[in-house]
Amino acid sequence: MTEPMSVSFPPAFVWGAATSAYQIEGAAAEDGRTPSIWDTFSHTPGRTAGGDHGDVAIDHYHRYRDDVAMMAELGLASYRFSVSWSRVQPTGRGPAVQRGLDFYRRLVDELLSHGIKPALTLYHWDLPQELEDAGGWPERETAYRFAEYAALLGQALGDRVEQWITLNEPWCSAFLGYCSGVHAPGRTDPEASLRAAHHLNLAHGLGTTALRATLPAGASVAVSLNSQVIRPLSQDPADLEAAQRIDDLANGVFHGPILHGAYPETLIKATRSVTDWAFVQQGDLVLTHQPLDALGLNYYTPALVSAAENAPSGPLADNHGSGARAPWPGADDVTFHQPPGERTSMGWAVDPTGLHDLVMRYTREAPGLPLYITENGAAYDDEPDAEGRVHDPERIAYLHGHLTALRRAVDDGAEVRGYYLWSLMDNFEWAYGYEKRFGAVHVDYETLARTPKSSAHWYSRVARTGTLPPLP
Ligand code: GBH
Repeated sequence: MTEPMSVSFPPAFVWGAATSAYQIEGAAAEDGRTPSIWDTFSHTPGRTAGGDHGDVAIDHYHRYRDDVAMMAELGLASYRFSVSWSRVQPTGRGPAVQRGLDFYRRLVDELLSHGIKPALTLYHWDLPQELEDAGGWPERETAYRFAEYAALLGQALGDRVEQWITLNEPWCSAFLGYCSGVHAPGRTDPEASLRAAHHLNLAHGLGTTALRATLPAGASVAVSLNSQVIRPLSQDPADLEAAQRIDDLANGVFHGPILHGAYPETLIKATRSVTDWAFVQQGDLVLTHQPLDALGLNYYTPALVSAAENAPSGPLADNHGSGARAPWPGADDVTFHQPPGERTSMGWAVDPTGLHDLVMRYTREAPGLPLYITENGAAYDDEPDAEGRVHDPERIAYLHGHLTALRRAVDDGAEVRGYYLWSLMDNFEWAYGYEKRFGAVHVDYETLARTPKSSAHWYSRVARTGTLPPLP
């Protein structure tokens, strides 16, 4: 019993890494690209740490060949990236810009030539500014624009990309973007954020239908939710009720319409003071409820909540969007506590059991639907040593713990097909700018040189063998 058991995954399990367009590409004004809401937001004083923005980011737009070669060296089977909408359709309407599309064609061809499967996310938060100027996600029209954009990408890349993801973390787009305002476009309007959530659900549904009309048989369409693991501080009824309200606003508001074709009754009731939900039109919940080929889950940390009256003491969490207002329409009274355990440099608690619980929950919500972990990872303050090597034992421990928990979920009957580490490389961490490093590969922000950290070497062994090497 003293030998640690080796943890192995099924041979077909897909090992990948993830990034997103605005966080890595740079080339913000090249080849016809126009600003997205993140260009505008990050160039607005006071919105991002140090005024950081993605004008150059890590220059992936010009270095994609080297980056793909590095992925191949690491032995990755798949790479999840996103498309910058305003690079391929600058006004968010009308015909595509060929130069923009060509970048993604070259990237995909480079991946395929190295035997790496592309997993393409259509929308990772970077709405064309023109569409925000026309009202953004609170406006219904934006969902139809998204469907048109999805069709355009399906036509352009459907012959070479098999795995499609409509939206990344619509929770962040709706509630960090339009309620707490810590993400672009930085609005603080609870009613607008619920409208945005609905139109994102509609965009997912319409986009899925539009994609399917263009994709060959065998293509897979999914959505990536940052379904949040919400834990009540105690079994006191008031705490359970608080947890239910947050769970509805974090999870049910998306998986209800997408997986079940309905918003949770408890959500509609608890948000009555904010909205009457009149923006949900007849037939919408059929449109949002499209058959999916897979579900993507992003997991970082759990949340621990209580009713306000049960929160006299104990450390409060700073991970619920530290904005002017809480990102929880109709539930700003709920208190967030710091969960126990170590923290990453985001201040987020490390809790692998949350990943197990999340996967088991969606195994129950959507029996038989293949699951992918489309993001999981941690930020630490990694810097090169005197020899230029970057040691990040905390990240290796984080990954080891989470992959062990994931394997346990597979044993418990979850249909998990793959795992994407967030992130392949250090990059623009949204409102935190370049301060927070999530990469398995270090990026020197002076030279933009890439250096695989020890976690990249460790993960490379996982990807090649399907077995977790022991902790160093
Ligand atoms: C992901 O967002 C993004 O997809 C990615 O672009 C980003 O770089 C990466 O993670 C790292 O941040 O329940 O209120 O306490 C994750 C954003 C982080 C939002 C955890 C919800 C917990 C909120 N999520 N957070 S709360």
